[in-house]
Amino acid sequence: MKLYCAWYCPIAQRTWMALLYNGVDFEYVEIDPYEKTDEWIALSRGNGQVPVLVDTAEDGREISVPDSFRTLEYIEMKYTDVGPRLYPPSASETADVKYWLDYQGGKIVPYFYRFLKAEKDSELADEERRTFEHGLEAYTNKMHRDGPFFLGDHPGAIDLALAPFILRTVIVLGHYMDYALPTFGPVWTRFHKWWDAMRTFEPLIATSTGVKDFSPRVIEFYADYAAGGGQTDVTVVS
Ligand SMILES: N[C@@H](CCC(=O)N[C@@H](CS)C(=O)NCC(=O)O)C(=O)O
Repeated sequence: MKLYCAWYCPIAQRTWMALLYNGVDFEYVEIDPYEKTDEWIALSRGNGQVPVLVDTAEDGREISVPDSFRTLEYIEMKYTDVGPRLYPPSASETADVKYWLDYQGGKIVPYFYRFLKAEKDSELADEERRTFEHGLEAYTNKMHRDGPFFLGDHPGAIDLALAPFILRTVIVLGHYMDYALPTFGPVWTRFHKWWDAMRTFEPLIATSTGVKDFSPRVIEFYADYAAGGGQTDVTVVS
């Protein structure tokens, strides 16, 4: 199995972490997804975005799986006997997890980018920040009471999906917006219990903070976003 990835991408980091977490053999391939060569467009099946998993199917065909959520589902289905489960055992709980994954994608992640792209200390920045925090509060309210992870004692797809953005909240929003996540009250206490467990999760460290110069490099990567530019589809709320 090959993972086509970009070192800075929080979305591809989900898949990268899942592969390490499951302990499966894979080859990491670093690619610039913004360079739309014919080969890359074909491999990513048209959208030219990381992550993409390329694997050999049961019948020997080479298959390519784009999209972070689809790759997590693929890993879960392919390695049913290997490594920890990424989704809960019941259909109803999995449906709920998928609801909260969509919620992250539609109501939390876009506000991370909107806040970062807004002018520092502006009214707009304040508004985007508040919506970002409200999204995180609603999400945290649905976490398992004791955790520390969203569903209990081990991380799943839902935790892997959000953690790269919270890491960049701390590093990148901390740098460009002088931002720190709130710490007051029971909801934020629960949130930080989750984040303390997540930021020391080995696959997260191996794919980011454990890599030399990750913080300065990721800060530099987001300079265009902090100046109001960068990828545009990431601010779309759904
Ligand atoms: N919906 C996709 C989004 C992935 C995505 O936006 N990846 C970015 C890098 S962080 C990318 O490849 N961008 C290149 C482009 O949009 O041209 C997923 O969840 O996998």
